[in-house]
Amino acid sequence: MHAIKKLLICAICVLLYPIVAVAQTPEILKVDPPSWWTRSSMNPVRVMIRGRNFQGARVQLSGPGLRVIGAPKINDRGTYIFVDVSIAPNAPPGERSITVTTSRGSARTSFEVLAPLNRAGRFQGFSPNDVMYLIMIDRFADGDQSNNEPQQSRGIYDRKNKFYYHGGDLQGVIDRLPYLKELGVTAIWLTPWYDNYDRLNQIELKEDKPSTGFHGYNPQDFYGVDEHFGTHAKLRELVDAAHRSGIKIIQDQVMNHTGPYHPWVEDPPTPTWFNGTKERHLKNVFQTWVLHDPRPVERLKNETMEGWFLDFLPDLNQHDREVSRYLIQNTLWWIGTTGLDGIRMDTWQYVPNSFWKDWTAAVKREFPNFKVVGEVKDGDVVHTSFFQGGRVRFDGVDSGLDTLLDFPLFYPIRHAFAEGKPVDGIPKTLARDYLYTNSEILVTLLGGHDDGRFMSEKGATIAGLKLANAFVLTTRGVPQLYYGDELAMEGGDEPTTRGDFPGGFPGDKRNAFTAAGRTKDEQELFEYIKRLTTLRRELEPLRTGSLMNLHVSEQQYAYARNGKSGAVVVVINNENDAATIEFDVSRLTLPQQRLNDQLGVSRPVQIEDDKMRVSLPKRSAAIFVGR
Ligand SMILES: [Ca+2]
Ligand SMILES: [Ca+2]
Ligand SMILES: [Ca+2]
Repeated sequence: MHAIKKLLICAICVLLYPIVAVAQTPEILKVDPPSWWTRSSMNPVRVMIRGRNFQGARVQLSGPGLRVIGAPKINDRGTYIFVDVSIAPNAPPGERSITVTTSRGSARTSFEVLAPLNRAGRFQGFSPNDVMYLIMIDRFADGDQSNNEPQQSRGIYDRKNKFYYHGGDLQGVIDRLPYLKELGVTAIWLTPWYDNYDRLNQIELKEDKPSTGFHGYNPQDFYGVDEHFGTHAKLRELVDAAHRSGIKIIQDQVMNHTGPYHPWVEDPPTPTWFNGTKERHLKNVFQTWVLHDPRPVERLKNETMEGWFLDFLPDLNQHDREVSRYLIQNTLWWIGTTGLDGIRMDTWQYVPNSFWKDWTAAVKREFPNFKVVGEVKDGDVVHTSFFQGGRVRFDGVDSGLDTLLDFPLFYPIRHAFAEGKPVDGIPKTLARDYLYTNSEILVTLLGGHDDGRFMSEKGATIAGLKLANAFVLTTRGVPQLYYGDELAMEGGDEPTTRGDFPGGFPGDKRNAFTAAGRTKDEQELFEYIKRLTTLRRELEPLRTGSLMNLHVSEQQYAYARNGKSGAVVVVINNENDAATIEFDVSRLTLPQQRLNDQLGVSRPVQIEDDKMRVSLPKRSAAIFVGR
């Protein structure tokens, strides 16, 4: 008894000793950013140091080429220091140290000076010359089983649980680059790789049970790569390997909110870092229409812009200058340290345009060819087009946003080709293109990770999925495919739409990354999409030609892409019966009078009296060109 008591007292002494003895000594927990490169357009760089006992601290930098500019700003609790660090253009790359000193002691950490990455083949942007492919990292391919149960986050990996991590990672994407190349992909959009919380999410219950951050949208560290996916070095390896294969990398970023377990939630770096606090904040009411209303009800607008997503995702206040600076530098850092090519920005519309203006300007200043696609999930062109940059609206701000995911076109694509409803909903939507500053670069899609898969829509067939692909890969814009849709994968609402790619995981019964592992239907669909991406690559008009409607009826749609090298004519019959249509082509530049269908569905067509007469079997598409 006595021995146990003694042991207990000793244990308490050991536990308390460091707290009692060093409670007042400064301690550094994190430095953001951890590195920066010379000759950056962002110089000085604003460094945020998180830690303890910083009251009255001085900041010193050691090593050549670094200088502190001005006085550091320290918060009242002594847990954050903001300091401007100037980097000389000729500063040699390498580790430096940052020392924080108070009257009670000092703490030291490292900061790395980098050489700027060679620009050749990096920071490329994207265009209609690309075919984009969306991968949910956790669900595509497990290339490294050693990171499935990392020390720091045990118990959240379980392939049988659709809300847990399944093991997919960056190595898995590297391993499957040849597959993507074969399909004709030229750009990969990866769901966020930020470090998400290392534990079960007890705040957001899914089907009454805790979930995880496998999807990546709940960051706990904006500068970290999640330990399930790999490391920063592995990410660089992926970007370089993709570039060698002629494939670009697009990062999915989040600037609207943090994850619920971000350390900032309990200890915000400034009093106005978030819109509200965990205890007291607005809830997002999603009255998004007020965002493009010149006369909005202020309360509805505030609740939509500043309310916490789903009531638990802390909403960042981009009006706070430190927040704005932090987020802008964070974006530049990912691009500048990895060489990636584009960004897909999550929840674009819930972040003020005044911030986006500064953010896009900073991105373009450093990386002029870079492109950004924003997520504004809405089916109304009046609404989505409001957010595209290139002009000033009533709010007096040009956001600078290059392009948007084309959700207004996504819904009619689903209605027509999955549900078999009239195909004329598509040209009716395209007719609103004039509302955009530039519709040619909109990112078109027939599937994504936030919606049920095409094949899980009521009425969906492989024939319909082929038509949807034929349309997306031949209309204006930058086509975006969703992993597994090329195999007609099924999956209803999120997260079942985020199923595991067959063959990507240890123990999978078959490997659909190879022809031998695909069913007859899957192989046929895969080859069909591959044929379409090949045609898009070969035929310049399909990428850059102007879109011209030739014929619209309830279930038939014909259009041309009129390019520098002549015209390509696409005819779609969405009816469950064969159909024959005739239309005028006198406005097109067609070097040949005899056109051949590149998809092998229609007989060759002879143009007579400036007219094309096309007969197509039920639910089929043809691509005519004079070759
Ligand atoms: Ca893994
Ligand atoms: Ca993590
Ligand atoms: Ca917001």
